[in-house]
Amino acid sequence: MASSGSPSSPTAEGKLDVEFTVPAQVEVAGHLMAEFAQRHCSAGRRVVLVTSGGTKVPLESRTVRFLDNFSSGRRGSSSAEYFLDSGYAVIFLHRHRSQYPYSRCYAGVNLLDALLLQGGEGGSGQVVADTGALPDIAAVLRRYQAVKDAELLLPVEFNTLSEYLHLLKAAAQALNPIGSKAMFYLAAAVSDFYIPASEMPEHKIQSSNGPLQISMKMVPKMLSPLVKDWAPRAFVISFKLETNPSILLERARRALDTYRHQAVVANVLDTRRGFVVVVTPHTQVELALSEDEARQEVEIEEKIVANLTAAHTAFIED
Ligand code: 9Z3
Repeated sequence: MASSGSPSSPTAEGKLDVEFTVPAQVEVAGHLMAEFAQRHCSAGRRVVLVTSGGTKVPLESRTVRFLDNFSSGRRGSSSAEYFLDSGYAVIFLHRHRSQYPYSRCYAGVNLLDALLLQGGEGGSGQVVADTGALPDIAAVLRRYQAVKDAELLLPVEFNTLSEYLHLLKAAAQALNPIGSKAMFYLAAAVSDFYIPASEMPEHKIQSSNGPLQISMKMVPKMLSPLVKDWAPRAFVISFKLETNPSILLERARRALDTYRHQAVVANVLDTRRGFVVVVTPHTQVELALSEDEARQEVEIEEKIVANLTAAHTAFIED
């Protein structure tokens, strides 16, 4: 497996520009994000970039197959709602078709099972929601529409790793002018490995060639240029995921030492819905759901966002 330079190496940004083609939507998204950040900051609001969902890594340039990961986007989408409840404007950089704020509550519902047809015949009649199939729909819809009317949520979509990396850079540059009022909440599960365009076969890999062996390169660590160059005054939170709890906190501390950002939210795959640790250079706070809270469907993201918005206030005042 090929290796990259040191994680803090200034080549991360260079590698991004050389090895990942700039996707078409980046320029337009960059303008939209910059305008959004400026407008909300002028109105006295803080702005958070929430990243959410997993990245897709193509194995062929005319892609038939790709590597993906487990992330559902639930952490990012529910956190976005709590940030909105806390008065933030939210740029939601998410994987296409992963969970989305508010509509996530009904992600598993078949639309046609949730609607009722009353009166009429053929193509006519009145369509009404079956509130049994869509619990709390009136409250959720009211909140969603209020957020939409006030233009507090800017959705930006990615599919591939390359799209994610370029959009993250564009978002960082868009948020840089608002300084410490910007927060980065990097909950997306980003691939660590990729195949450079120059080494990728153009056409579908043929199974007639026998078993497949692939060699992948290390993805450049974007946290380094983000913290040092793209948005150096922002409040930056990364997430650290492990499957082995015994190495989790050491890895989280190592990330903080390497990138010198403000906090790491550390979580383990199997327990991520009920337990996380917020690690900062001088503190370590465990956030957990009690059995009662879990029964009442309290979400751990409510606690994560409360912890981080308070830390962001202190950071701005400093
Ligand atoms: C996370 O750790 C998120 O909490 C999850 C949320 C992806 C686990 P879901 O989307 O899951 O609700 O299903 N995100 C960061 C994962 C990650 O890849 N972190 C990298 C690492 O651990 C650092 S950027 O090395």
